[in-house]
Amino acid sequence: MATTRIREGAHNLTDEQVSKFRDSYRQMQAITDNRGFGALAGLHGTPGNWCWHHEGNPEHNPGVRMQLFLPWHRAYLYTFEMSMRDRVTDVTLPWWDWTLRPPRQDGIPKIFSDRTVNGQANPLFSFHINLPNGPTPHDTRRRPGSTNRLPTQSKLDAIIGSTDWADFNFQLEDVHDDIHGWVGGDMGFVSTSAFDPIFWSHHCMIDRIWWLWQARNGNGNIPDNLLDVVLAPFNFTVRDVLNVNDLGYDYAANQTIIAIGG
Ligand SMILES: [Cu+2]
Repeated sequence: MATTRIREGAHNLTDEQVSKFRDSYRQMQAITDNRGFGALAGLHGTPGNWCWHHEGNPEHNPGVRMQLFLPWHRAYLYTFEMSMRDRVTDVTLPWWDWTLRPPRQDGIPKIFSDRTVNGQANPLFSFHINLPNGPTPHDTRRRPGSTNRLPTQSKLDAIIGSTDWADFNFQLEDVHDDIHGWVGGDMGFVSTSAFDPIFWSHHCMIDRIWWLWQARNGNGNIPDNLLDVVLAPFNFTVRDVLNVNDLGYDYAANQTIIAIGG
């Protein structure tokens, strides 16, 4: 088996890791076919509308209620990370830990908020949306709120402390929504959020929190009838994505912020 790739915190990357991360986005953003940033981002909202939020996917599954928020986004990040690695060997998707406060981090991490890097546009700051049937072409924008309105570590601890999978999922999805609103601009809309380069690291944090929860609770009481549901348009079932190691990745344990109980 190939070695496990390790996802790190965005606040904890070496300069070399930052430049690889940036380079992978720069290259993906220049690709206009299915492997490119625009096409992948367009699967989430406009024009693909495949994502699952709040038990629903109105475009492709009208009237169906299923809690696929966490597994669907895990399959989505996997697909995106594979595309990053097609461009830059050994790069992994880092998470944005929005619970960190100054001086460790002040809201949006600097690697995403710098407009330019070495005189070039920063591919982690904004993306120029321009794809067939996509949203009106524009550069993605943010309007972040004040740092003290971001969720705290203790709030996160309480969510991870819930032992019921459905309850955990609901609470985590609410916090996830709050972050979309806090970043504002394109991140505030399902239709455009995935075009903001920070979307992927926000969802990486959500995926990591699920992973932390799984370390305590196993797979929990996920309803059996969900396990064989295919996470379209990805070729994975819910069962396929329950164990991150099956997908070839893991989260850096030195950044585990929740003590894992015995
Ligand atoms: Cu989201």
